[in-house]
Amino acid sequence: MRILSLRLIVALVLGVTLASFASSWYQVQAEKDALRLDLQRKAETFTESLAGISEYHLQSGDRAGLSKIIERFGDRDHVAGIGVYDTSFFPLIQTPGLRSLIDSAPAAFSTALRENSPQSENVRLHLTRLYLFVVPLHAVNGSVAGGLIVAYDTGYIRTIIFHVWSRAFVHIAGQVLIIVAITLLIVRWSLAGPIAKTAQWIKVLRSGRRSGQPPLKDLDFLQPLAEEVLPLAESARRAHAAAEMEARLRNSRESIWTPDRLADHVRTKLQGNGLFVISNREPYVHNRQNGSISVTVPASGLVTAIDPVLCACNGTWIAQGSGNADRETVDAHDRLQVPPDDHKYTLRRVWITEEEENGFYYGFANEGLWPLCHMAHVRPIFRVSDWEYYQKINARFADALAEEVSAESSPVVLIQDYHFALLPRMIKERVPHARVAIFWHIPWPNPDAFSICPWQQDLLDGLLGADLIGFHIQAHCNNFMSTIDRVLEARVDWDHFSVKRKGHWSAVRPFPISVDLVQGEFERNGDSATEEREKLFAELGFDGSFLGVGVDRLDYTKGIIERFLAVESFLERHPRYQGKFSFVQIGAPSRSHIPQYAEFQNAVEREAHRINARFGRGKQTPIVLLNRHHNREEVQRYYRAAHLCMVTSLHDGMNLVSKEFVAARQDEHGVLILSRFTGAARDLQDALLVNPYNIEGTADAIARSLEMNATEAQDRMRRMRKATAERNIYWWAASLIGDLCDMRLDRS
Ligand code: GDG
Repeated sequence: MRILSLRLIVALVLGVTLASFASSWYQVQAEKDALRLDLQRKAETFTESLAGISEYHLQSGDRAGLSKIIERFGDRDHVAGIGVYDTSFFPLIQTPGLRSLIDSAPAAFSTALRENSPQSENVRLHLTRLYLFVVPLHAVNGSVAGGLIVAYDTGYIRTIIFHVWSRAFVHIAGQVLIIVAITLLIVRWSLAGPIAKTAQWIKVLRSGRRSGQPPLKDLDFLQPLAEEVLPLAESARRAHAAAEMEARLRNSRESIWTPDRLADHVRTKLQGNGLFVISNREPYVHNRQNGSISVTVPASGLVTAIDPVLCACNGTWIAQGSGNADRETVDAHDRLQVPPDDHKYTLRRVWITEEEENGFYYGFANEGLWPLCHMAHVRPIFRVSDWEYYQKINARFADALAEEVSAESSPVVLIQDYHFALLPRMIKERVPHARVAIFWHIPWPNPDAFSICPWQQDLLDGLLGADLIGFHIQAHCNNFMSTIDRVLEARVDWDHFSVKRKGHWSAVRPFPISVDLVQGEFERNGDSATEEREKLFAELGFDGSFLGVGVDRLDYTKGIIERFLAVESFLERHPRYQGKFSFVQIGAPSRSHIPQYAEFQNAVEREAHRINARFGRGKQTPIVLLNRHHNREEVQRYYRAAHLCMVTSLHDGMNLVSKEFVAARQDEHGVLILSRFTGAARDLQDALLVNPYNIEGTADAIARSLEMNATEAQDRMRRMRKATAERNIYWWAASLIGDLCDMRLDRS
C-alpha cells in the first residue's frame, strides 16, 4: 500500500504540475501579448500627437519651445527617452535618458524615413529592453525633414510577467498539495480500508477460523471478489480436511468415506445407469428478494450427502418447488441445472398448490403418519381428504419420474421419507425395469400402533413396490416386518429380512444416517470452548459459568418440555448451580400451521418462563429459549462452547443433533446426554443415556456431566467421534446406493 501511495503521489505531482504549468504558460503568454498591445497603442497615439506638435514647432523655428515640451513629456510612464532627429540622425532635441542609450540610427528610424510612415521596433540597448516608436517629421513643403523617436522601457512588462509566474507557481503548489491530500484520503478510506479488511478476511479464511472474520459487507467494493474466493477456499478446506482425516485413519488401518470416495463408489456401482432421487424438499431454493433472485441450500444432512453423489454421476433430483422464484428459474419442462454456479445435475421441480400441500404434507404426512410412527402420545388425525391428496401427490411425483427416466434402460431410484409411501409401487407400475429404494427417516412403530391407520394396507403395499426399504435401525426393520406379517398377504422371510408380495421381493435393511464429520473438522475455530462460551454469554447479555445446549425443530417428539423439567429438577436438587447453569435451547419453529405444533410452541415458552421466574438470578437465566432459525455457524458455536448437549427425544428415528454435537467437538470435550429412544443411542453408546420421561434421572445426568472427570469425558467423546467418523453421512449414502445396485432383482 505504501508503494502504491508513493507511486500515486509521484504520478499526481508530475501530472498536476505539468497540467497547471501548461495552463499557466498560456495565461502568461496572453497577459504578455495584452501588455505589448497596450504599449503599442499608447506609443502610437502619444508619438503621433507629439509628432504633430514637433512639426509645428520645427516649421515655425521654435526649437526651444519644442525642447521644453519634450522635456515635460520625457518622464511619462515607462518613457525612457524622446528624441527629434534630422534625416542624417543628427539630434535636434534629445532627452538625457535617450542620449545615453542611442548612439546610432535604429533600423526603425531609417525605415520610417524611407517609407515615410511610422515604424516600431524592439531593441536591446546597453542591457535595457526598449520599444521604439518612430514617426517621420515633415518640412513645410511636405518633404521628410527628420524623425521623432519615443523610446519605452519595457522592463515593467517583464516585472509584471514575473509576478504572474510567481502567483501561478503558488497556485500550482497549492493545487498539487490539495489534490494529493484528497487522493491519499480517498485511497485510505476507499481502498486501504477494504483491502486491509479483505486481507484480514482471507487470513481468517485461510486459518480455518471463522471468529474475527469481518462481515462480507465491510469489504465494500471487494465483496464480489470475496464471494468468488469463498467457494474456492471452502472446497480447498474441505479437500484438505478430508485428506487429513483419510491420512489419519489410514494410519490406523481404517478408511473414511469422503464426498469424493462416495462419488467414485456410486459411479462404479451405477455402471452408467442414471440415478434419480425423489424427496419432498429440494436441494436449491430460488427466492426473489428486493428485486433480485437468490438461491439457498437448506441446512439438511440429506442435501450434504446426496448432492455430491448426483454431481458425480450427472443424476436427477425430483422435488417440490418451494421458493417464490422457483417457477421463474426452470425451463419449459420444469427442469434446471444445479449447482447454480457449476452445473452438474438436473433438478426437476414438481408443483403443488397450497391446498394440496395442506392435505398431502401438513395433513396426511404430518398430522397422520408423523404421530402414528412416533410414540409421543399425540393422536394421529386421518382425514379422507388428506389421504386423497396424499395419493394424488404421490402419483404426480411418479409421473414426473416416469417422464425423467423415459430414455433409461435401468434407472436407479432413491425415494426419501414418509411423504412418499405409495411411490415405490406407483413407480414400479410405470417403470418396471427401475431399481427402487425408499429410505424411511422416522421410526416404524409396532404393528398394534400402526394398525390404527385406516389405510395401513395401502401404505404397506405401496412401500413393498420398492426393491430395498431402509430404516435407521434394526428395531424399526423388525417392526416393519412384523407389521407386514400381521397386515398383508405376503411372504415374510425373517432369515434374509425380505418380503415377497405380488411376486416381487423387497429387502428390509438398517442404514443409520449420520453427519459429515469431515465438514465438522474443517469448521475448526481458533477459540477454545471457554473463550467461545464467554463470547456467547456476553452476546446474550447475561452472566453464567456452565452452559448446556439443545437444538431442535420445535416438535413435540423432541422432549423439549421434559428437558426443561429436568433442568428445573437439577437446579432444585443441586442448588449450588443456581445462578451458574444456563441451558440454551435453539428451537427453530416448525410446521406452525398445525394446531398441535402451535400449542406445543406456546407450552414450551410457558415452561421456560415459569422455570426462569423460579430460578432466574439477576442477569442470569436458567433457560434461554432462542426460538428462531439459526444459521449453521451459529449452531456450531453453541455446540463448541457447551459443557453439555441434551437430546431428550421421546422417540426419534435417528437424531442428527447428537451426532452434530460430537462432530463439532474437535477439542474432545463436552458431554452428550442422549435419550435412549433415539436411533442415535445405538451408535453413541458413550453418551449418558437417559429416559426423558424420568425427569430426576435426566437431572442426575446433568449433574454427572458437569462433574465428570475430564479424562472420562474425553475418553467418551473420543470414542463417539471415532464411531461417527467411521459411519458418516457418506458411508450412509454409499451403503444405501451400493446395496440397491448390488441387489438381484430376479429372485423368485
Ligand atoms: C428426521 C427424523 C432423523 C434444528 N434447528 C436448527 C437447525 N436444526 C437442524 C439440526 C439437525 C436437524 O435440524 C434436525 O435433525 P434431526 O435428526 O434432529 O431431526 P428431524 O428434523 O426430525 O429429522 C430424525 C432425520 O430425519 C434424518 O434422517 O435423524 O430422526 O425425525 O441437523 O442441526 N439447523 C439450523 N438452525 C436451527 O435453528 N441451522
